[in-house]
Amino acid sequence: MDETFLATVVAAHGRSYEISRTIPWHEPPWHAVTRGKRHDYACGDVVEARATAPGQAVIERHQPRSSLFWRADGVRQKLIAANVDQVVIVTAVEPPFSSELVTRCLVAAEHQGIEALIVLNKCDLKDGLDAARARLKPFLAAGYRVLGLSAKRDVAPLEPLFAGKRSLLVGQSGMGKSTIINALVPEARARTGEISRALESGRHTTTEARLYPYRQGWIIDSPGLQTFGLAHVPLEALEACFPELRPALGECRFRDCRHDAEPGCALRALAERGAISPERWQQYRRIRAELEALARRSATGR
Ligand SMILES: Nc1nc2c(ncn2[C@@H]2O[C@H](COP(=O)(O)OP(=O)(O)OP(=O)(O)O)[C@@H](O)[C@H]2O)c(=O)[nH]1
Ligand SMILES: [Mg+2]
Ligand SMILES: [Zn+2]
Repeated sequence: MDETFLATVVAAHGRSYEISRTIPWHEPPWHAVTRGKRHDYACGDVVEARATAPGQAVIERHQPRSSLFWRADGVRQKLIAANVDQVVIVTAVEPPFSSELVTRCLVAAEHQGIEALIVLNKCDLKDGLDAARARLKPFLAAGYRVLGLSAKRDVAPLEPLFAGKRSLLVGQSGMGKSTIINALVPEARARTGEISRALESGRHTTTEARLYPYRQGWIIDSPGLQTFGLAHVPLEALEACFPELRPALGECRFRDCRHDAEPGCALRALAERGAISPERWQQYRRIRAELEALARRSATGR
């Protein structure tokens, strides 16, 4: 067989993939491998593939991407999804979520020009609901949409937000991403897990990214995140990934301002006036320090 065709990556398991010629699919997805050591494809990628046997293919290359959502820690990079219009960051009343991880996902989305939406799931758990809401306030203040719901009871508020879009669900383990998928796409049957079990085993219930067709678009479910390195975001692009800081971009007295203790720092002035919440400012400072350390390491050859 020597037929090449275009297909969308619908599942990514390490170096092997499932690809489909149409979304939604009218035939089972094909199993695909890559050439050599290449595995820089992500769920949502449109790829050129060559059939090797019935239902089996080799991926040759991917088409240009409209966006790429990924993380990198300076050593390794992990592609999560390509061609995404909207990243939906799923948090929950329980287990506790990391606000910094939410910020890191937002930075990765902003850097790629991907729209973002924050979901607070498990709003049926009344104990802890107010505290969780309070922890999301800084994101509302920054202009992000925050939607509270209970995936176990009703996901109707999400339906219009997903229709016709290419969306990615991300977040920590146990927040309910796969539960949302199952509620929206009844035939999905994504595995969901008891929190205690997932935490005890230190493993996540969802182990690979998978794409589900949904109303003229699609939704990708992804494995729970624990860390989110932003080594791929250039230091000078970081401030612009915080909407609250944008009014002060380029306004610092010194052009090489590190926004630390420099006189005339416009970003710090914003923080002092409360235009960015103390939490988000601290997160910005930590991410910036991390990117500075990476830059120093690569300048000195480690
Ligand atoms: N009370 C309550 N529990 C929920 C709700 N949504 C999900 N859960 C529970 O939360 C647990 C984790 O849900 P999953 O959907 O597996 O979480 P996940 O985000 O996909 O986790 P990973 O795949 O490990 O990243 C399961 O026991 C779900 O039944 C909800 O709205 N309310
Ligand atoms: Mg899951
Ligand atoms: Zn400054």
